[in-house]
Amino acid sequence: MSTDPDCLFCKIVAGDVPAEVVHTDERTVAFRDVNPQAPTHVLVVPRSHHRNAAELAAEDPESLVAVVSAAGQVAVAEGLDTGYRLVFNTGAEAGQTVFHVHLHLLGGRQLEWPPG
Ligand code: DGP
Repeated sequence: MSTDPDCLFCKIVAGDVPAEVVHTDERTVAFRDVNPQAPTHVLVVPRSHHRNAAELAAEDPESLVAVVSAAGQVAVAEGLDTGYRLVFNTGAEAGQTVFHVHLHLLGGRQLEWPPG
């Protein structure tokens, strides 16, 4: 499994930086976003370090499936039965600020489209 000692989300996965963890399994960790944009805003990350979703797909496809599956399980646990949004921001122009791939799970309010 790849890790980056300078990566914030690797530190959260390792338990070295605190986070409100809502789900863990063999391949993923899910925790609440520190700056929530919706009543439910959870980040689902693979335990292994990859920069973005495309690299995760190429390098560890089983973990990509696990990330999406975990997001679905968290959505059920959060009661998001009327809908939710899953987002991979990819690259600086898309707003990615942490370069350990993470799936945003947003729900609990009416979400607008297109996003800003
Ligand atoms: P993005 O902009 O797509 O790279 O999303 C990064 C998200 O990470 C952003 O919504 C805020 C969140 N975040 C940044 N630092 C921390 C942290 O230390 N703890 C938690 N829980 N979330 C963080």
